[in-house]
Amino acid sequence: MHNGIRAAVTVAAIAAGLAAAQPAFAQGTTVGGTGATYYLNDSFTGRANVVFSYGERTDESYVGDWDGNGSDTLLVRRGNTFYARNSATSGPADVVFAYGDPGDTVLVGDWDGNGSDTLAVRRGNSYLVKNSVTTGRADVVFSYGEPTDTVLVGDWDGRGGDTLMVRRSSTYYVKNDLATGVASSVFVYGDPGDAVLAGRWSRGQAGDTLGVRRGNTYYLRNSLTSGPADTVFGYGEVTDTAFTGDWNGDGVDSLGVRRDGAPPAAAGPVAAPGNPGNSVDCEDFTTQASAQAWFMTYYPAYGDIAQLDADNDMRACESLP
Ligand SMILES: [Ca+2]
Ligand SMILES: [Ca+2]
Ligand SMILES: [Ca+2]
Ligand SMILES: [Ca+2]
Repeated sequence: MHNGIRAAVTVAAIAAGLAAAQPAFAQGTTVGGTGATYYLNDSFTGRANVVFSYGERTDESYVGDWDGNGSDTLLVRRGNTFYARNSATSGPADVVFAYGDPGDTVLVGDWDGNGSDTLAVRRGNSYLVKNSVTTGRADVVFSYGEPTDTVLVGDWDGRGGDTLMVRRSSTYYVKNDLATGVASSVFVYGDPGDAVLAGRWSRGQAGDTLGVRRGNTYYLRNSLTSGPADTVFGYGEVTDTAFTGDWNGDGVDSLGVRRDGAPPAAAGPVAAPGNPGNSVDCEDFTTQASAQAWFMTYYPAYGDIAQLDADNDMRACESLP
């Protein structure tokens, strides 16, 4: 699908079972899901242009710009210890620190607007904000909404500095500062069961806005108002965990998915295999799984080198059993 296609986000009905499998994974909250392989896409197309493994498949992971260089990368959490890596590649953590307690809910944002993302811990409706990726005490503490609220993080007013938005069903309560108090604005978007993502989807918009996910179709809206989607596209599988970030540092957020299974076991740098060229066809495999394994061995370094994935959905030789 292409940018500029407009579709009403309120029309598509989604099956209850499907919705249940897709919790809201927005920028600022945990990525969710399992799997150590991440497929990033810098544009709004169906094709990943960066694929790598980081951490373990069961790690809780987060997205942020830890070093403030403009591009987002991953961080994994084990208990209350956090392992941040500053490039979207496989390898060891660049920064390791502790914050909060092992059971805390963690949010990521650029709370002080200095260009780098750090953590906040949520306890009920209290937020303990830390402005550096270091071990130590909170810099700012405030309360917002109710303990049961779903929260999203973003720069909603486009003036720099991330703040919170509370979601109740399909109503969103925007707050533009990190202080206890009432919402700055309220709007209705999508359906109550929608999985919601946050990001700055276009250069023309000042701050972060929302998008909804239904199955593996994404409906992005470029303003914090009710209305139809500005961009609609398909990406990955319905079983993937989706998240957002600015992978290439161009100021525009796009999609990534986390998937279980796939390529080599995580941890440590993975040496690229030699280039096999266009040396196999789907007839060379007896099962989709074996074709997929071959595909994923070479995809990170060489793309779909043997043209096994004709429809660019990251699944090779889908006609095989
Ligand atoms: Ca960065
Ligand atoms: Ca910051
Ligand atoms: Ca702001
Ligand atoms: Ca980008």
